[in-house]
Amino acid sequence: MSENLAQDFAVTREKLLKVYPTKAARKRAKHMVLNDPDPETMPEIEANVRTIPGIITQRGCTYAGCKGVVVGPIRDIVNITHGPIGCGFYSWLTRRNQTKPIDDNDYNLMNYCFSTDMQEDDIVFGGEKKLRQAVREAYEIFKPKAIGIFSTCPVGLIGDDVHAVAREMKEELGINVFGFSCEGYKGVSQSAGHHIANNQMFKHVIGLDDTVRDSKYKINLLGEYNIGGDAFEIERILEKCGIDLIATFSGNSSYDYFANAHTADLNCIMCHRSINYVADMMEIKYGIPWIKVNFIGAEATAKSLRKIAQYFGDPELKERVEKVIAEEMPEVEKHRADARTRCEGKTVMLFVGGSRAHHYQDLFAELGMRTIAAGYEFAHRDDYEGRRVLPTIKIDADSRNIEELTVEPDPERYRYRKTEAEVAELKAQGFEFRDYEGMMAQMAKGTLVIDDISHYEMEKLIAYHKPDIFCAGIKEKYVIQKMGVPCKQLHSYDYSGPYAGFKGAINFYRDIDRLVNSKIWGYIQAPWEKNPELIATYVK
Ligand code: CFM
Repeated sequence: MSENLAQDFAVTREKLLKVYPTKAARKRAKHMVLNDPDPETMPEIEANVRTIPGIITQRGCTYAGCKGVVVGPIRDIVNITHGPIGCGFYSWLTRRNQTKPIDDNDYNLMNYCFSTDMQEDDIVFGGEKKLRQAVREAYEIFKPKAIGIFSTCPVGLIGDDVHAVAREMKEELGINVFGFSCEGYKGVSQSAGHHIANNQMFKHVIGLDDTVRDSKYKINLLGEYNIGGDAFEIERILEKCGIDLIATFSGNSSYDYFANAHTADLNCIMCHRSINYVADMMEIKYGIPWIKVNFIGAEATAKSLRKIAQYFGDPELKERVEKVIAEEMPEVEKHRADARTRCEGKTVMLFVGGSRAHHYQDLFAELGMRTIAAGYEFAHRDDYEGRRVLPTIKIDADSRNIEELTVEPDPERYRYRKTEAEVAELKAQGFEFRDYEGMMAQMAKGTLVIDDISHYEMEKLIAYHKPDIFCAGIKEKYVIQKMGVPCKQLHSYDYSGPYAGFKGAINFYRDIDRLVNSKIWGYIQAPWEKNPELIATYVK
């Protein structure tokens, strides 16, 4: 990173803060840091606190994180949104998580929208009766294995007990019914909803089916949601390597996979932010270790596969993984080298979610593109600075609002998958369990990191620094493009993807090459604004 850019960013930071009232500026200042990747001198960033009212944020609500993100992609659970129909709209499939039922007995309910459609009367007199009715009706029509009930804001305000209704209905219908207290206001962002979803899936589903599959290398993939078909590509690669995927949380998944997930021998975490809770709980209860992986980027994919092979320690698996990498890489290299000639040196800004603003930096680096500014919408300090800061994170009232489960080792089913000697041996090889370094360790010194960026800050950042590409979501996309900068949606991938794994990397190189090298951005300004051919003045 050039010294100049670091200085420019220091000036930008001051300018961004200057427009805010004193108190707001003081708060926002803590969310904007000039990066230093050295863990000794890395600055502390404020994250996972309330957005200042009045500021336009990119964040979503707790219900979105629970229903939309974590539980929504499980294809055969009926997910009932208990609330007014406005929230019901978002219970429909608005995220690009894809799924593929395995046969005719398997079914996909994801494209249905289930809502209790609460009316004023229900708000005044209570909505539990209507909810019971909705659960019965959904059961009658779809005969699902399980029904989830998701609370929206008004449900919490009027005090409907969704858990009591779930218990009653479970008894009455003889299927698994569980509730989520994921009222939109429950936390400061969707992040709280992830935690609530993790807790309930852990309590009500994981561990229900003890059937152990007859295979050697059993893993779960946590925090991969099959946006644009990412999970399909990862499944293809894992299968080619002979690694048995018991469950993905929750892309291309079914209820049964979750029920059986505790029989895996390793949990691999893709999106640390949304799912690290359940990995910790499964380690305590069942003795399954977890590691951080990343299948975004061809190099990262190869590295993650090698890490999985190293964990199992079987030379046969290591060999097979190397063979797969050797088979897949030439095609990737060919496309990368070609796109790189046109992309090298270009600059990127990424402001996305709670993990992608980090993961996609690898893919851009493969094209020789430099990430100059990045940030998450709702991640926590550990996603920025690494898990080493966990003990120093202040627990505020908002985080205390979310239940922390007390987990004990299962008296019968706990079995630590590695002996102490094996763990020590792996650690001696530099293998890291339960670790995540965070985004900032990977970003260059002097780059700008902004947490929960506001719409205003984003516009100014683009105006001052004109990156060659800006990655965000649909809310931002057209504002950015009207400024003459291409925007790649990294939530939905626009209509493209997959971007994970080897084939995904090739798709990404192609799409980014087209975007940043399109001539269209030069036409955003009308020709007469650039070169006025006729200049007229008024005659007085
Ligand atoms: Fe994890 Fe996600 Fe993300 Fe996320 Fe999301 Fe998403 Fe995201 Mo949108 S679980 S934190 S809450 S990787 S929906 S698939 S793209 S903001 S960066």
